[in-house]
Amino acid sequence: MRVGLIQAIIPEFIDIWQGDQPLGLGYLSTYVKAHISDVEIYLARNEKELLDGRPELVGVSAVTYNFGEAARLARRAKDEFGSFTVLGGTHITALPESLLDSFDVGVLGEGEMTFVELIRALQNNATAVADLRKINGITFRNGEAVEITARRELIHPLDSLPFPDRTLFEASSGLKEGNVSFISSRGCPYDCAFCSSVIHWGRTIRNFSGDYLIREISEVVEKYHPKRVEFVDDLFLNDKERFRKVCEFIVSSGLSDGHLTFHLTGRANNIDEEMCKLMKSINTTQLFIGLESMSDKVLKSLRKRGVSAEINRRAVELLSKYSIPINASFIIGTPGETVDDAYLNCQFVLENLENFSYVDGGILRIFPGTKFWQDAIGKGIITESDMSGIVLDPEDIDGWKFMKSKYPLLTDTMTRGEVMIFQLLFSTFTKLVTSKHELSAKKRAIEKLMSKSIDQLGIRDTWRQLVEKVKKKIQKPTSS
Ligand code: B12
Ligand code: SF4
Repeated sequence: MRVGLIQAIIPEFIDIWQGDQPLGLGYLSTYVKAHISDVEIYLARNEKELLDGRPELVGVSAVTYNFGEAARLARRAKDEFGSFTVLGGTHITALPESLLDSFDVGVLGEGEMTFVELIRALQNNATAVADLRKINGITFRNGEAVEITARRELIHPLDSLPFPDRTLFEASSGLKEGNVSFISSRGCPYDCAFCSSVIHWGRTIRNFSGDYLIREISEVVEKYHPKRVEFVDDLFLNDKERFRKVCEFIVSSGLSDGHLTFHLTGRANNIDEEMCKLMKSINTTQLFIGLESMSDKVLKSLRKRGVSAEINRRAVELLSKYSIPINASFIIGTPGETVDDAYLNCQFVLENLENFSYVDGGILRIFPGTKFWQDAIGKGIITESDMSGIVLDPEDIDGWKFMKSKYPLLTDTMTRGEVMIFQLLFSTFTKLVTSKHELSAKKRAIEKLMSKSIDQLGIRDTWRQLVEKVKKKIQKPTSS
């Protein structure tokens, strides 16, 4: 059987979202190959590659934004080749009832075991309603109705999984440039109000063991000679003992003596001196942290447990002390957040410009199944029957215009104009942090942008005062 896998991303966004090593599809591929012999799997990077492969089965992965694109791709394959179409990933897991008729089946949550059972069913021509009802963890259409089967049990221990099939990624620019993605865990013990990870994987975190990671890193280094290993976990640093073990291996095997660097992910409350020393020992050249906000009130509204503005500040200080570049992200437009709260984030970024390798500030996204999703449904901002506000329309998209004019906002303490200006400011911060200019030149550029923002958008007095404050701040000479 010929199986075409694809990650649905609207072409306009492919470069931005660089989904070139979709690990989930890599895990599916090795798992299927380990359990079914008569199967050929390819990863398509776009519609043409998908159709050129003449797939009998199409497996599409999609987050909410790309649900519309996923349906379009599945429909194309179905119309052209009569392919059996399967959708997996976060969106369908959170909203199984939303399955469209371009898909034969939606796979909910962890996909490996379910996908194997589905392929077997297809090989045996056993995909009638009565057959599908026997497969756990799926949703499918039965005429106008959508049926959801019993929950699929989770894989325990995760180490029983084979490594993801990275041969699928060999044509990707990331792997060619020497960057290899890894993921070392599934699930998260927290339940932040905006995050859909928990809905997908549950609140129990399952880690691959340190030994598994050591074997995986060794195999990848031997095969691909990467320049950078990137752990894309929600919380890679969740287990200090495991991290210590992996670091000791990297140091003792000499990998840290060469040019290999690491990009990791953490949470501010996991950062201490020892973690920083360990990160330094393996040449960590970027740590991603969702700082989200420098206002305690906003962190509370985000349900960011175990974190405060002070803990964020302390984490940034410690990481800077050990010269570990930080990739920090902030959220704009949280319910209850005022312009002054959002200003605290700008101020913090300005104070720490030299410590960030990347900063990003995005509008609060409303993902299905989250606390904020329930709030948005309750307020009538979103309805499950009309998701046009949160799913990109593949036939009619105008990039960022969608975000600027259409994307639903949950805040009633900031206007859309104010939210957009903070978004604009953050996109300038991103450029400044990633550009090679001197710090003083960067700060002048911020000042220029701020006065332009006022002229362009004619904002209210609060914003004028805010900009004045920031101007004063950036005019002060800095220590560096
Ligand atoms: C890493 C990551 C990225 C990386 C991916 C690059 C890389 N090298 O891996 C980058 C930075 C590019 C990225 C971009 C984006 N991401 Co992202 N990302 C993640 C993250 C942290 C891990 C993804 C991953 O590898 N998971 C591990 C694998 C094993 O799981 P998986 O992919 O889900 O696949 C399993 C199952 O879902 C299922 N499955 C999935 N697809 C399919 C398909 C079939 C056919 C079948 C049978 C099964 C199946 O089986 C797989 C094996 O069990 C997740 C959160 C998370 N923990 O999952 C967010 C997450 C998926 N991203 C998210 C978002 C929103 C985005 C962006 C829109 C950007 C943004 N933040 O606004 C873009 C969109 C990209 C896209 N694909 O369209 C959200 C999605 C929420 C939603 N409901 O829409 C998540 C859940 C983050 C969050 N906490 O809210 N992302
Ligand atoms: S934002 Fe991070 S810490 Fe919060 S629930 Fe999601 S993955 Fe966990």
